[in-house]
Amino acid sequence: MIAVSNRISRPAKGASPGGLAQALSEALRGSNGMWIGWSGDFARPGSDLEIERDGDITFGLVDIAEDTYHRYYEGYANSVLWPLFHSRPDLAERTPGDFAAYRTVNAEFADAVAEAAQPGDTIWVHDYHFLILAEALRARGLAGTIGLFIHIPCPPLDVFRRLAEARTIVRALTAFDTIAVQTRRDAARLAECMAATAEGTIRTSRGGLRVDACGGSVHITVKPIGTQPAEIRRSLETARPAEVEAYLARAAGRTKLIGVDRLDYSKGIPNRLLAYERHLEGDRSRAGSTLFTQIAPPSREAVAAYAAVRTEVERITGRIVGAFGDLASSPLTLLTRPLDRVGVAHMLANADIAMVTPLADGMNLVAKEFVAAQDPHDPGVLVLSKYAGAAEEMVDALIVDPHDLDEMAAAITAARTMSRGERRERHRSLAAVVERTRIERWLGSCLKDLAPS
Ligand code: ADQ
Repeated sequence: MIAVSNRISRPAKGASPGGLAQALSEALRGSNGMWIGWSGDFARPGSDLEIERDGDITFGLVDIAEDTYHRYYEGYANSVLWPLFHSRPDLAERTPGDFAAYRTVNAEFADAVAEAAQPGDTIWVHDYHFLILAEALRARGLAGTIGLFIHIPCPPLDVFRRLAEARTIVRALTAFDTIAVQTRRDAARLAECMAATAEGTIRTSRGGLRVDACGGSVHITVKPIGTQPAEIRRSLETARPAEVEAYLARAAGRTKLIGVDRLDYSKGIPNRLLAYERHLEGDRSRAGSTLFTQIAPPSREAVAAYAAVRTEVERITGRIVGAFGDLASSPLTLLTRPLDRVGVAHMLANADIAMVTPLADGMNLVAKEFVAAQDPHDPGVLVLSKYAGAAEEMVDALIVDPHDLDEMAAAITAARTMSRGERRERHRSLAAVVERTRIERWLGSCLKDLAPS
């Protein structure tokens, strides 16, 4: 099998905070596959696919010319597709030539895959960076199974229609044999977008949907991604980093709330801070009995909407700290740098309440990591947005609408006062979801779909 994704996570180069990278490296570890992705370098003239062995994974590294990379990555992928797929067409920013660069990168990756592939190899493509890759692979004569996993949510048809390249993309999507998405809602939306755009038809098939359009037939399935609960528990057996120890000393006796996200407008960080502010306004003494820690390393900073959300988060944080902090302490900490995985696991394990409140999210692995990290005998409470893919299964979280600040503030109060019996009962149900969808199972189920029938 050859897996393809924009970013790859090479152990020798240090960990990456992206959910996709973590999932894929687990997926390929120990298997005989190759993982093809961007090398992190800009192309030297005439550079070819570079093969590198790192640990037990073989990597195929693709260089891309600098200008092309920026137009494809910050441009089409993250200024057009990402906002649209997260139902924020108002944030989409088109620059002439961006789609041409996206096409170029897909073609260069297709060349790399064609160079590495043996006849009959299965190609497993990841995410919105490569929506048109299968068409380019077919044009290069690859006849094996080609699957796509879309990690992000799919937009409703009225949003998808605003994409100038909607027809071109749908035609290219029909060159995949199978497309997996995170939720039933996304499967229904994708099928509708494809069928409506290309005048195709939708039918149910083998537990999923099948779209017949443009002379092709694509099987759409639902494969909710998960985490590695056993690895998280192992992390918790290692010593707490000194920084986490110092935090715990400072937080002693307080209700600890936590948010862990890339600093992305889709994650709803401003709304959750505003809800916390409202919770504090309800009773000022709460400022002394709670500590909210938001860990949010900036990402995609070259994109204007990301710089804007960072400014907004810093502004709201400043206001809360100024209004509710005193010389001795503050009810809110903002950390704009990543923590390593062990640090994150310990922070999640020690939190009483996790605020996972995206405005749109394919799945959201932090929701599952929090549940996996908690002590089942005295667990904390997950406050979860109904717009996270995770909410489709994790129904026993406190489900909130992140646009409704009063509802979120009330959820914080409910979480703080919830009986231990109720917390245990909810946790039992959530932990069962985390086990059922753990990464090895997700992988097995995805691979079964990709196997030639
Ligand atoms: P992301 O948008 O990156 O992933 P998410 O699912 O939350 O979102 O995964 C992030 C991962 O990075 C988690 O494992 C988390 O622990 C880690 N992480 C996040 N913030 C961190 C921080 N501040 N420091 C250290 N680690 C941090 C995309 C989609 C999601 C989908 C995943 C997987 O947007 O919807 O769930 O892919 O399919």
